[in-house]
Amino acid sequence: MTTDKPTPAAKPTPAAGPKAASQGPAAPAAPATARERPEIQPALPRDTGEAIPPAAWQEACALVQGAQRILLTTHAGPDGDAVGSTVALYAAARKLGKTAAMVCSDPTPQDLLFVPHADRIQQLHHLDKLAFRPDLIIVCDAASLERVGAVYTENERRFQAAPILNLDHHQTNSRFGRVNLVDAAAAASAEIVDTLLAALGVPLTQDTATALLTGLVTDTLGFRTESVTPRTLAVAARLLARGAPLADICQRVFHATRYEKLRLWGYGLNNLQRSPDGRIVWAAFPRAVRRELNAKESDLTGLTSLIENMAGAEVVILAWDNKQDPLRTRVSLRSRSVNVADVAQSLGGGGHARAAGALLIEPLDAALRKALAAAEAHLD
Ligand SMILES: [Mn+2]
Repeated sequence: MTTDKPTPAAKPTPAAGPKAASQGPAAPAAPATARERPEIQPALPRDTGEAIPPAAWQEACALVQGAQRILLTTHAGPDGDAVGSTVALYAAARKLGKTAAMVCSDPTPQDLLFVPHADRIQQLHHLDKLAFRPDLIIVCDAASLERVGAVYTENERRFQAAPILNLDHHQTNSRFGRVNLVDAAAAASAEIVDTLLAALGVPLTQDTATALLTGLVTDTLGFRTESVTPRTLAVAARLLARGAPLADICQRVFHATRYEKLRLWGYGLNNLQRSPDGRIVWAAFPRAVRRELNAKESDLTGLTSLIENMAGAEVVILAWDNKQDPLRTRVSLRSRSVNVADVAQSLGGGGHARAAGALLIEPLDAALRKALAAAEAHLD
């Protein structure tokens, strides 16, 4: 459907922008009746009405080229896309001769340390400790500055003192940057980073290709989500051609499960609950239990997908109270049919249509009740 060559171009037109999709947002197909054969939905880029305009690409390139000291950061609780996108841009910044550093509010999960240079991401809450004063801050894969966590909240003045380049694919992105490379039709931020690197004329090394493919693989659960478009696969093909080891990445991110993680999943599955009609399924993970199981929040990764497989389940909710502050609870929402970004937004959070979350200033039980009520309200 697109004939755009995936070669670096001075003036990038993001490959298959939503221009081709006049079908409107990919509304989930109505559940097929027993008689009907379920229709296979073509993976067309969704029309989010928010393609990145050429001017934004040019402004982003000018920002990067004009900067000398670049600080890169991403959302708290970094995932494969957060790490892969950040690391790829870091390598590009270095290649362009810039001073650069990567910081994150939380440590890089152990199973993502194989990503080249991921070990250079510093868990640094006080940016005065940084060896330089950034003249550009690039925020990757975060729908809002609040999602960056302590790196932002402890350093708000630093974030006001430098222009911000906001690169993200969350539908609810608050456009907090001086320049916003936000494309909700991208399956991962890595997909946008790929275009930006091409626009900057930075050659794609094997390390960078590995980092970006990790982002694509993790955010699409191995190219299985409806967010995958021809453009996603075109980018992935190019990354593979540059030597990114797809099978090895999948092995590392999907088949390196910690014992503690499985025990946490066991707890969640054992304590799974559902609404009388079975459309909402949920589990809560009190901190006392987590302490006993020695589990981390990143251990939840993958559990939602498993629960989502339950027949009849339309919304999955997981609730997790803060280790230090029991009055703060994070709820994650997942659905195949309901726009949970809207549900999350009604709770003060955000995310994607199919996966979203919110931080509630409530203890576990109350937060869960609110999330359930909000989900209920969004089910017709
Ligand atoms: Mn992402």
